[in-house]
Order: sequence, then structure tokens, then C-alpha cells
Amino acid sequence: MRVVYSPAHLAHDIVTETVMGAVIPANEVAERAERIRATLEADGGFTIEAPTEHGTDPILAVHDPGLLRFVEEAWPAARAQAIGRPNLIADTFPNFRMFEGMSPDVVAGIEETQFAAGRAGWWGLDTANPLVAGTYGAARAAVDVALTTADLVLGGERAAYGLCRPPGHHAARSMAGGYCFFNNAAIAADAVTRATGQRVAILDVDYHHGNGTQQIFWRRGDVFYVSLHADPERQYPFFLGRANETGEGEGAGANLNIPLPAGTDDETFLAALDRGLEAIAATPGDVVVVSLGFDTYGHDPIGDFALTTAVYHECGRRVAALGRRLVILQEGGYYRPALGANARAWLRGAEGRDDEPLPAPGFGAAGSDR
Ligand code: Q9C
Ligand code: ZN
Repeated sequence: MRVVYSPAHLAHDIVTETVMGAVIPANEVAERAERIRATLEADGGFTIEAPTEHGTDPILAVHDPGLLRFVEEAWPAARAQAIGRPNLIADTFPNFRMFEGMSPDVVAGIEETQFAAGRAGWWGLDTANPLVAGTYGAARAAVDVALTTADLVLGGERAAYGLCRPPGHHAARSMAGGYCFFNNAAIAADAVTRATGQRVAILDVDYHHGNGTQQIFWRRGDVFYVSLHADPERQYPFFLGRANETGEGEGAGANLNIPLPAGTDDETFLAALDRGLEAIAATPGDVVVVSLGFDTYGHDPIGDFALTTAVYHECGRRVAALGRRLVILQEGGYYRPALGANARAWLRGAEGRDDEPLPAPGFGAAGSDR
């Protein structure tokens, strides 16, 4: 399988994040993508290639120009304001209840502030997306990775994998969040619908609900969003991801959320996956964009599912059995020791290759499960 990867992600060198205000070692780190790349290289069945530049038009087809400008300018602006921190994390957000009782005209007149912390809050969902000097370049490269992966599939590949980092599915039209800045999968899906004039499905199997992807396509009937995720009742992003969110207007019925309980195991997950795949099979279209996360893994530090490496092979196999062409894009997954093995298993399953074990630990950079 052809894999698209850019070393530009390394400049998004996140070291810490905050959880409920406390500073902890970051989860969404560069090592994640490097582990996956090394394991796919060691496998020998994947070819790794660089993305091509696609410019900002495909980003602006999906995102508010203000969000793009914010991600580009936030770091230099923070520096210019003599904010000498290693990263920029917002702490004040325009919670919609702040404006309760105020007329829509008054609310519409409220503007983005140019002060770094306020501006990051204006464009952000939460405190989980630290922005550093290299964030803009990395986020732009992740979009190019996604669009190049889509190009490969439009060019005739049955399936291709984009090793996107930072991930994207929490980023909405006008909002970053949850380690995401630009919505790689949404940008790719939008580009595919424009290139083909056909409907596209997005299958999101990251542990978290892809609130950003749902929001972007909420009123669109040309992109069908299906997500399997931890029930937002107990898990981030908390305020979207419920089963009764099905889309509106042209998009009515084109959003399917499948929230899952803590402890979800291989069997429960596969049953939910089959539900999602049946729904996709019932809609027209030839291309599926997969938002692929491995934070469903049993040892994931921020998830509570119990999936095994073996089931990822079966998931890849079942998704490919749809018979559609696959633009597979990396989202989350934070248990670094198993990331390579999990990605390799999923992608081998999608390609119809068997689930042969990795080369022995110590042989090459593939790494073992534990
Ligand atoms: N206790 C993705 O997987 N909340 N994003 C972290 C940790 C944010 C996850 C809280 C999680 C965002 C792409
Ligand atoms: Zn996730």
C-alpha cells in the first residue's frame, strides 16, 4: 500500500498538555507518527512517499479563513506580545451562555481579540491543543498528506494511507480543538466530492466523536458521516456525539453516531462497525474516507475500550470488504508501543494481506506490543 508521510510534523513538537488545569506529558507527540512510519517501513509491504503541495484553497473550502489566519499567526503574535511560554494554550473560551439574553445583533458584533490567550480561546474548543512554533507548518503538511492520499485513490489506488499529524477530526469549520487544527479528513472528503461529483462517506473509528467532521457536514447530503466512539456522556468532546444527532436540512439522515460504553471489546466494536458499514453500503458512492484512530486500544492512556491488535486486522478487512476505495487517514491513538503494530495490522487487513506477526523485537525499528 502507498503511504503518504511528511517529516514536517516533527516541528509540531508538543511536550506537555494540560488536563483539568494540570500540566502532564503530552499524549499527541511526534513519536506517534514516527513509530507508525518505522513499523510500516520494517514491514516491507508499504511504500512511503512525500505529499504534494495543495495550497490553502481546499482548506478554505471547509474552514473559516479566520481559523487559518489564527493558526498561522498565533505563535509569532504571542512572541510579539512577549509571551515567553514554550507553547500557547487557551484558557478563556466564549462559552455560548456568556451571551444569554443578549440579542443576536449584539452577539454577532462580538469580535476576535488580538491578545494571544483570548484569540486562542476564540478559535478553540478546549485546552488540549497546545500550539508551538512549528504547528502551522505541520498542520498544513497534514492537510497536504490527506489531499495527496485522496489523489492516489482518485488516481486509481484501491486504498492509500495518509499518516496525518496533527490529527483533524475535532476541528470544526471555525474551531480548533482536541489536538486538531485543520480537519484533514473533512478537507479530503470535500475535495473528493468536488473532484468526482459523487457522494462520499466518512467512517470515523477513532475512540472520540469527530465533532468537527459532524459540524462541517451537518447540513450536507453529499457527505455521509458515520462515527463509532465513546459515549459523550462520559468522554470528550462531551457535548456532541449522541445518537439523536442525525443532521439537518440537506444533511438530514446523513449523520450516524454510534456511542459505545466503557470496556467496549473486540466483539462489541465489530458489531458496531458492521452497523456503520451497512449504513454506508446503503448510500451511493465509491469512496470512503476513514478517520482511523487507535485510542480504542486496550492500553490507550486516555481511552477506556479494550480492543486488541488482532481486531484491527479484522476491522481493516471488513472495511475493505465494502468494495469501495479507501482514503485512510490517521487520527488519534496514544499508546505508543503498540501504534505501529496496530496501524500495520489494520492496513494489512484492508489490503487483504494476512495478519503475520511483526519481525522479532530488536530486529529493525518495528517494536513490540508491550
Ligand atoms: N485526559 C484525538 O484523539 N482531551 N483527540 C484529553 C485527556 C482531549 C483527543 C483529555 C482528547 C482529544 C484526535
Ligand atoms: Zn481520539
